[in-house]
Amino acid sequence: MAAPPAIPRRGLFIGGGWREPTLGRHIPVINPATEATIGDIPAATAEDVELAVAAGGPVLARRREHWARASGAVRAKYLNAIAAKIKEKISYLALLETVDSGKPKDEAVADMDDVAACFEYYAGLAEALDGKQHAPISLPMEEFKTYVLKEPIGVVGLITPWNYPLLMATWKVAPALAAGCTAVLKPSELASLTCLELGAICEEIGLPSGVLNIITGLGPDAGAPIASHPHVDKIAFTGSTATGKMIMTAAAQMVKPVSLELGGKSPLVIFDDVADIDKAVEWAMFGCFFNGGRVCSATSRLLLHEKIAARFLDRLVEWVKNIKISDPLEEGCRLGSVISKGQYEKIKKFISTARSEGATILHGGDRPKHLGKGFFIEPTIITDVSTSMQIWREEVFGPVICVKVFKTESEAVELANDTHYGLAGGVISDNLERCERIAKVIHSGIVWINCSQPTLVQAPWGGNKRSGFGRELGEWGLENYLSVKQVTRYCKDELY
Ligand code: TXE
Repeated sequence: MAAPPAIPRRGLFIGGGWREPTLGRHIPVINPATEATIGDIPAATAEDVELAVAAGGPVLARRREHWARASGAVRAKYLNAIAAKIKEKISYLALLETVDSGKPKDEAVADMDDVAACFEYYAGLAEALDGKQHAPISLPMEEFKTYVLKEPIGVVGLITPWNYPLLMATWKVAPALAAGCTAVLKPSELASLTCLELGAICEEIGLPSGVLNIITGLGPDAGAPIASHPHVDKIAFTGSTATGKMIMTAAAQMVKPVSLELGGKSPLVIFDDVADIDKAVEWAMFGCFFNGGRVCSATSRLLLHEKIAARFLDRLVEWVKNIKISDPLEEGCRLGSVISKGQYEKIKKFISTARSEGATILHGGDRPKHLGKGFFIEPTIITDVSTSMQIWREEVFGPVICVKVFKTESEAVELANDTHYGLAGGVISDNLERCERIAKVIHSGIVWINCSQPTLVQAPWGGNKRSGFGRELGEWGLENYLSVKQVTRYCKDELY
């Protein structure tokens, strides 16, 4: 078992330095796998948000301007330096993420790899942006010349969740900085340690002060003042649909743009023509139990063709029994704890409601008997589900999959789309024509064919319906932080 990492005590990262929260409050950090208090984080309030947004007043406003006007190549240098530091500290950061969030250490290492790759990717796009800064538009008349400037939106507020604490922050910080924006990041109070380390990394590599500010604290105290701040020019949020609505309402008061990546209840449809059932079982497992199911795109509604349903479920149960559930610092752990006592109770309630509504708990449903302390829940498979049940309709954000059986392709599509969410969906079939057909009619921002969950930094990520709007990653992620300006010159007089 890996030794737990030392937990540094950090302040708020504002204007390039560390400061104690104005009201002197802190929030305990609890390792959810042991229930032990392992440190604390600052609890910022509106006063601190004010400081972070202003970051010292006119002097830093000028510096901010400096960052916006720096060439993309210069900004890329800093982003690459952050990536290099992440790689240098990868083991430490992964252990920190593990004890803060309860996710298996190997998964945390993979997350940190993705963090470094994301900073490098946006360094590349920052450089490429230099060549796109002056894009002429062809017009049918001679007397006007028009071109387009892409400019950073300004100061952006980035509010992020606890499922991939540093990675979700990076999906926003890297493109925002690449675009030339300055940012105030507010990670989840349930897992902020690695985001605070990002502050330390910015300090080490000499990121100009005030470019990235990191405020930790509770949502209503530290997140809400960012969303409603008149000098925050855009909000990017990942989290629950309920909080997303509040953020959108606050932003609407100032007609502030928002991008929202909210919850999901994504389907994975498996047809009877699949020759390799075990491969499909593996994708279904990965799709719902990876990262303990706390994935916004988790394919948590499994739709099985009636001809393979019984065989598929037998195999799924066999595989699930082999998942190693343990302290996430242990070698070979595949399922750690959930994030908090609150989330543990919420998941247990989902399971008991499913039972009382008439569903069958085919496997799991409890805390694992071999573990004493910690907020652990067995991987849980729920069958005999009807479309009116809570377990079919609402996001659990834990290791719980619900299963329905279908007879025809059209029934499968209807069930897949029977949700208010629209983040992702998957289809597994050996008939590729069918897969492509279904990809077109699933109402979601992402569709996977013969797989579930691959996440590619180059490809757009985001949802429809109550899963939000706006796209992260790829070039779309950069566009989130750019504003397009038309410049038109009357030049008829110049012709003579
Ligand atoms: O989310 P919140 P919670 C879903 C998932 C989970 C549920 C609740 O179903 O069980 O949401 O999780 C900040 N103004 N997802 O309570 O509250 C908060 O401090 C401004 C899906 O943790 O949405 C944190 O930084 N900010 C999801 C962030 O919002 C506020 C990921 C997310 O917290 C705020 C996480 C306010 N009034 C949860 N209130 C996904 N899509 O990946 C809270 N926050």
